[in-house]
This record gives sequence, structure tokens and C-alpha cells, in this order.
Amino acid sequence: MVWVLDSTLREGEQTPGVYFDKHIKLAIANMLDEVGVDIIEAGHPMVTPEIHAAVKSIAQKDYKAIVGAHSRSLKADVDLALECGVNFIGIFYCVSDERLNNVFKKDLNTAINQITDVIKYAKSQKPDLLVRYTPEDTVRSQFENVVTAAVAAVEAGADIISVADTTGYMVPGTKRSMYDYISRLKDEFAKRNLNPKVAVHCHNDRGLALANSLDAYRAGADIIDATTLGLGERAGITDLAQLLVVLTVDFGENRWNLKKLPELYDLVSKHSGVPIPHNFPMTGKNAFTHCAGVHTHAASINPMHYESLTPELLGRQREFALDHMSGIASLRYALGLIGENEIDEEMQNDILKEVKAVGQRGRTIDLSELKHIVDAVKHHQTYKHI
Ligand code: HCA
Ligand code: CU
Repeated sequence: MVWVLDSTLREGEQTPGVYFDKHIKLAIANMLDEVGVDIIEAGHPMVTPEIHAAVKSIAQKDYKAIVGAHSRSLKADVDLALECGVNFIGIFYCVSDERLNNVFKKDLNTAINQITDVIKYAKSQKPDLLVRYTPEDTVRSQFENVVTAAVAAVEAGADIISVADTTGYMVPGTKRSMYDYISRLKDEFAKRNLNPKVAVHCHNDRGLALANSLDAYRAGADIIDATTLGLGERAGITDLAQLLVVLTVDFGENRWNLKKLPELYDLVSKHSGVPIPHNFPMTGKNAFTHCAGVHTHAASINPMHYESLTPELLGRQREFALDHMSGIASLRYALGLIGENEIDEEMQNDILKEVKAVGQRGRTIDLSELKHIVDAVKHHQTYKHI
């Protein structure tokens, strides 16, 4: 059983220009809890007083999900997170030679001491706190540094080690595969009789975040990070709906209320100002819409001719678009939906001509416009399309 951590409110709010007011954050968190994600990463309280207040309110809710805060490797950050009442803290600190030398001007041992001190401190303040340690940019850091830091973190009390593909660098099936990375890391823990949960956080710079997350899953990762709409820095991270649907349908994980996802996506899209692309899998407007005549004809006989996922999974409906690609099957289907079952074949052909004319203007015809077209054709009028 894999856990899913949603970071819409932390990583997602790092999307340029995105800000969720506290009451919107609460509404999003409520829906995430209804969807059934295991961990809600609610924010980094040190960033602004508003985020601090929001994390606190979310942590006080009686959710099934564990509520967590993001934290630098600093006691002050941990104190503020604990003051919010969270049950999970994600501590991050980079251990690559380049970053340590150029940015932090520290050697690896000093960095590791800082990390382990903070982990021990957090655990001493709240023993049942779940602590995750992430070596930022894990996969491009020296593997020995990652292993040394991760082992020290686990020995200091960290429950979870997260592998971050901070720049979306991994590619399945190559030397940079997440499957291999997670397998090697787990071997290193096993050699030392350590058994932390292993998490994965995949950025989408190459459009491979979901593929890499599934690679990690196959290698035995325990927790996968995602966000609504795949929001996050640059090209974002793994999309929550895509991850949950694929885990459910293709990997037999079956713990989430997928039907809640469209509502969550509408809410997040509205308040982030990030539109859901029409062709976005699962939640996009067109994700379950058939268009070309050949497709709609076959799909109206049996949808599975052109679907490998059913819209009912997400509580959505299959649609047949009417535009210049439409054939008589789509038109008959749509006419049925508006109660026009008696129209003869000649008139159907006339209606289809009008439909195609509108479609060539680069748009689709919805059912209310179809009614106008039908009326016009019935009255031998020209349909005045815009
Ligand atoms: C960040 C970077 C991060 C951290 C992930 C983590 C990444 O915004 O701080 O703390 O697990 O991609 O490495 O999101
Ligand atoms: Cu990230």
C-alpha cells in the first residue's frame, strides 16, 4: 500500500503568482481529506504570517489525513511548525558538494550535524512526530553524500527519507532511472538494517514526473508526492488526479475517492488562476469527449473502442463533441439528448451541414446551440452562426 502526499498548499503555492487565502486553503484541505490523501503538506510556516496561520488552522482540523509542515533545517522553523500543531515535518537540506561549497560554504560533516541536530530536536519536542528528511536535489547529488546524510538522519530519528528529483532530471529506462535510484538507496538501508519509509518527489521539467513516480513505486517507494493540477515550481510536479487514477486502475491501489477530484480541480484552478488544459488527462474538459465521426460511431456502439478509462471513475460523463469532424452518429446521439428523435434522414443531413459550418469556425456546438440549429433547419431558415 502506497501513501500519497499532497503538496498543493506548499509546492503548489510556489507556482509563480499563485496565492491561496486562508479560507481557500482550508477548503482545498477539506477536499483533499475527502479524496483521501494520506498526508497534506499544508505549507512552510516561516514564509509568511498568513501561511503560518493557515497551517495552524489546517492542523487543528480533525482530518483522517496527517497534516504536515515544510521546514528548513533550523530549530526556529521546527518550533514554528510544532506550534502549529502538525504531526509531520518535512526537513530539507542539500548535501551536494557543489551546493555545499558554493552556496552554504560548509563541509558535508557540518551540514550533516546541522541536519541530525534538528531532527533530534524535533523528535525530543514531540516523540510521535513523523519526520521526513529530504536531501534537496537528491538525484543529482553525490550518491555517497546522500547515503551518508540519509543514514545519519534515520539514526537521528527521521522516519522518512525523500528522494527529490528537484529539477525533473530523471528518465525511465536510462542510467538516470528512478527505479534504479530507489532500489539502490533501499539496498543501502537494508545493508545497515535500517528501514525508513522512502518517499519520492518528482518535478515535471521533462514531462516525466508521473512516469518517474511510477518507477519509484515499482521499486518499492512508500510515499509519492503530488499536487492538484501538477502545480509547483517551473513545470510543477506529479499531477494528483493522474497519479491516483493510474494507481487505482493499473496497480490495484483502491483507497481514494476519485469522484471528488473534478470538484477539487475546479476549486484549485479557479483560485490559482491556472486553467485546466482542455486536453489534460482525467480532469481536462476534453478528457472524455469523442470527436471525429469514426470515433463517435464506434464509441456510441461501445465506448471501450476509444476509451481505456471510463469517465464514471471520476464521476464524469462521456461526451460527443459536435464540430466539423462530426458524423451522423454524433449528431444522432446529440439529437437524442435534446429529445429530437423523429427527425428524418434528409433533415439530419441538413443539420449536419450547419454543424460542420460552425465547426469550421474553430469551435464546438453545445446542446443549446444545436436546438437553435434544429429550429432554423425545421423552418427552412439559414442558421446565423457567429
Ligand atoms: C523546495 C524544493 C523541494 C523540496 C522537497 C522536499 C524539491 O521547494 O524547497 O522538501 O521534500 O523539489 O526538492 O520542493
Ligand atoms: Cu519540489
